Amino acid sequence: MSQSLRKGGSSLLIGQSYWAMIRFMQNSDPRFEMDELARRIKAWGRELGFQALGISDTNLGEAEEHLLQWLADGHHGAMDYMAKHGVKRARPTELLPGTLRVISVRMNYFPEPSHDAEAILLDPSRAYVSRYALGRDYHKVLRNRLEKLAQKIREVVECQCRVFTDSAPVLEVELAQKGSLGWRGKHTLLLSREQGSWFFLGEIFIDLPLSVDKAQQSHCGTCVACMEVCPTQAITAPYKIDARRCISYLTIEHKGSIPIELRPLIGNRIYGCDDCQLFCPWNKFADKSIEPDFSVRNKLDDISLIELFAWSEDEFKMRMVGSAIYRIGYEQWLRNIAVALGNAPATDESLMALQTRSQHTSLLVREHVEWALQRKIELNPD
Ligand code: B12
Ligand code: SF4
Ligand code: SF4
Repeated sequence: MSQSLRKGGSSLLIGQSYWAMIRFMQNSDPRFEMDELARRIKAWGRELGFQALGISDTNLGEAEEHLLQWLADGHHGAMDYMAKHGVKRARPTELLPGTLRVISVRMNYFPEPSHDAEAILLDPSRAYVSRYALGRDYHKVLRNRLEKLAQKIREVVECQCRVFTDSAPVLEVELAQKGSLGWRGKHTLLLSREQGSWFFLGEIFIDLPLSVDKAQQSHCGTCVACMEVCPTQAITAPYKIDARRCISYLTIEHKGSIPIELRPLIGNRIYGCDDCQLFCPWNKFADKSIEPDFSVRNKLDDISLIELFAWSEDEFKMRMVGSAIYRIGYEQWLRNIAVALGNAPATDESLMALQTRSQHTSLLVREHVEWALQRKIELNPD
């Protein structure tokens, strides 16, 4: 049962309880309704496990120009999907015609408990896996929750809405920044005073004129810690990343041979990289995630390179199913670990581990193993 409510000339169907609440408030001003609906959506989102929600309009201003410059500079490397959609990425209304607002959400992922990240980075015999990939693939987790939220909205109001999380040409950080979820750090990620930057983003595009939130101001000040600690100097200027140098790109997105000059800089990072976040002062205050889906699986927060390198393809698939790591495939997985083993001190065990893969059927794997063995000889001539 529902009643009809006028909004901006169109007729909306509002669920009875919601309608009763609106009537109770005795206010027929459409702006009030959109304020109230926005407030409710945020409350539902928090109940569904999002730490914060914010609402913005669809005008992304200068972001389009910056995106085009980044592409023209070739900083996307081989991520063709970044170039493919052109300006659509900066124009939400072209992606979903009729969109008036974007509801952005953030969800914390740094798993609690997990082994000390800096200690792992300092131990070259251990594997460093990005904190976001220690548990279940976030795409599914966020998508399911966003769908539930969209469903709740549809139950109280007739509208068109669609959910996204890293799944379509959307400038997620830009939209979340506009929607007050934080500010863009010099490392290009979104961060907030309360939560630092250890969170994922997702959004719902909607054709209702919900009340918008006010963007936060930046609190980076004169800090440049992220730029200084980046192992490969991938942050070429504040707010600018040359993805081709970023370890996250090299270990996840890049399919072929890793440029030789960058291999030693990768250290023991076998999947993604967190350095620009680990050393950001705002992350000292960040809340950890108690989301069961993001809790550590397969001891990936503290495991030796040699143990991971010994996994067979079947074991890799069996253990990584449901994880974001599954998508890079076994060949790329071995490639990444070979580089990390090349950067580790030459022990008998690490040499033996590398030798077991020196005749691997994949040329990519063999080439990285050869490099790793050669590097050990160079570093330890005796
Ligand atoms: C492509 C991509 C990557 C690429 C490129 C990164 C990048 N900065 O573009 C690579 C593979 C390197 C990458 C790595 C990572 N990513 Co990523 N990535 C994306 C993706 C799919 C698109 C980002 C994008 O649009 N890039 C285009 C370029 C142009 O954007 P940009 O560099 O941010 O530049 C903008 C501004 O800096 C500004 N700008 C540019 N030049 C200038 C110049 C001046 C003077 C000024 C003022 C501004 C300015 O305008 C640009 C357009 O808005 C998003 C998801 C999405 N759909 O948005 C996730 C996303 C950004 N990634 C995410 C994560 C978690 C990561 C990693 C932490 C993963 C890891 N641990 O390894 C790293 C972090 C690396 C880093 N410091 O960025 C999260 C970030 C969450 C957050 N808190 O912000 C996102 C939002 C995914 C998600 N749904 O949660 N990623
Ligand atoms: S993820 Fe790592 S390599 Fe990429 S910008 Fe941050 S610190 Fe640099
Ligand atoms: S490390 Fe400093 S400059 Fe970089 S995002 Fe954090 S506060 Fe901003």
